[in-house]
Amino acid sequence: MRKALFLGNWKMHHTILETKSYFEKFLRLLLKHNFSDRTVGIAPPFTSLFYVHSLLKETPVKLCAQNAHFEEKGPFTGEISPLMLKELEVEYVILGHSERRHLFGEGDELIQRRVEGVYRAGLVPILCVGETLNERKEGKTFERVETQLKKGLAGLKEINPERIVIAYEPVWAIGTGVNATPSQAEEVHNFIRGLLEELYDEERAKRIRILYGGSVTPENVNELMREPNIDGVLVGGASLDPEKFFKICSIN
Ligand code: G2H
Repeated sequence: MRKALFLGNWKMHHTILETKSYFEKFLRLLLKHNFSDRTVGIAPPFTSLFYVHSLLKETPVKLCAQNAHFEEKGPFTGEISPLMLKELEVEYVILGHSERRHLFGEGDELIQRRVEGVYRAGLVPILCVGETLNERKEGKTFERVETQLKKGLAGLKEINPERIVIAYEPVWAIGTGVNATPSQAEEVHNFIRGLLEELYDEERAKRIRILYGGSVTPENVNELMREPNIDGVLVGGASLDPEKFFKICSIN
């Protein structure tokens, strides 16, 4: 019912030159396989989107973006609009990533507007949620995730479940080499599924994909993906190496 989604989030890595050699290797590996049962995508930095768009044109790999503004255009220095992303056939947009929340001060209200703007422009928002280490230690994981999810989706009363993705990324697992165990992740994913049922209905909640992100590697992806409510992965560090990312995308 839910097609698995494997997304690479390059963050602020790879120049255009590095991107060229990455895709030479990655596409050579990927195009030998028939991956009709899954979706693979990569979110490069904005400066490479135009170039990566041309590389991915005849391939099944989806082009993704790492953020977007909610307006089509206007005086918003440093921002990129959903319309500009659509022109490059970007399909998925990561929003509310913990680095945006914690390093750049993005709050739930701004993230909600971004999610709504991106959805209404016809792109697929990937709303990221996740607790910090302190919140987990204080037993506030569910409370934190519930607030971020409900606020993030507040502008979308009616949704097409295929056109929204949630990513659970515990902050303590991001780039630390310490991933959530499959059961820790599944517990939160199952909780998120329940919240989606409350917000929408059972049928739609069942169709929304919930990704796990935080130190995913070729070594731990299999056991994470075996959990019933983990529908894919958002991969940072390990997606920077074409061979590692291919290994992650090609699990059985
Ligand atoms: C979490 C993840 C990708 P990493 O940010 O979104 O990064 O896999 O490096 O922990």
